[in-house]
Amino acid sequence: MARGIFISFEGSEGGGKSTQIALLESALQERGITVRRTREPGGTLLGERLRDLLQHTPELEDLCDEAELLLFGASRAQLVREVIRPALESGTWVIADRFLDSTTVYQGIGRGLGAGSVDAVNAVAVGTSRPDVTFLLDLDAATGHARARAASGDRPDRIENQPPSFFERIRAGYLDLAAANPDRIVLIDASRPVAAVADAIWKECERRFSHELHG
Ligand code: Z5A
Repeated sequence: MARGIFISFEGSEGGGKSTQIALLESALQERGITVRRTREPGGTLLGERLRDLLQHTPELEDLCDEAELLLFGASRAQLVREVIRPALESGTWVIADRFLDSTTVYQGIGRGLGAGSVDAVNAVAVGTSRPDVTFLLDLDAATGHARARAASGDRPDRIENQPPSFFERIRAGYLDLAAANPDRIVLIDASRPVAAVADAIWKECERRFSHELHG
């Protein structure tokens, strides 16, 4: 049995990851491909509990940056072993709503923890399980913030509550990461209409995975 393909989606809040993942999942299923979606933090019992702690526990306002890094790492370590690796090994394609690049950018650059400690946690969490391709949905921070607020009824969680400068660092961090990983990370202009973004993503999938898609 051929191993499944591992696709991750990254970007700042409101970039359209959930929207595009749903469209890609449908397009793949129409071609008879079995798809498993994941989200981070989350996707396992441990991950969903950690998601609640990390995003929706107002009492944890003083959570230190180092603890935050380790909690995201713990969620990912469990998800990789419980869900992602078994799915890929059984031939299922995995579409991840955020993966290790989120930690590289949000904790490494946004929180300022630096590449050393973040790379070490990521290495423990994912081992050799890396995405075959990563779609970076790039959008200016203000538009992304407005879209995310409109979608969530204007109730920001603990991380969304950061100042605009935080999200500007996030966008710049992602763009630097894409420039450093041009083979894996595909930069997508997410300011375009939903259908145009979906079309760009699908064309890239066809280009990279024509053998897996068409036999
Ligand atoms: N985090 C971290 O710090 N470290 C880590 O290691 C990990 C995560 C894994 C998880 O957020 C938070 O955890 C995140 C990073 C941090 N915090 N922030 N900020 P989440 O999972 O709760 O949410 P998110 O990942 O930030 O996504 P989101 O805000 O829910 O947005 P999205 O999935 O990218 O977009 P969407 O839901 O598809 O679309 C948002 C709205 O825009 C919606 O109303 C759509 O209809 C609309 N939309 C979508 N596309 C378009 C286009 N093309 N045009 C116009 N409108 C559009």
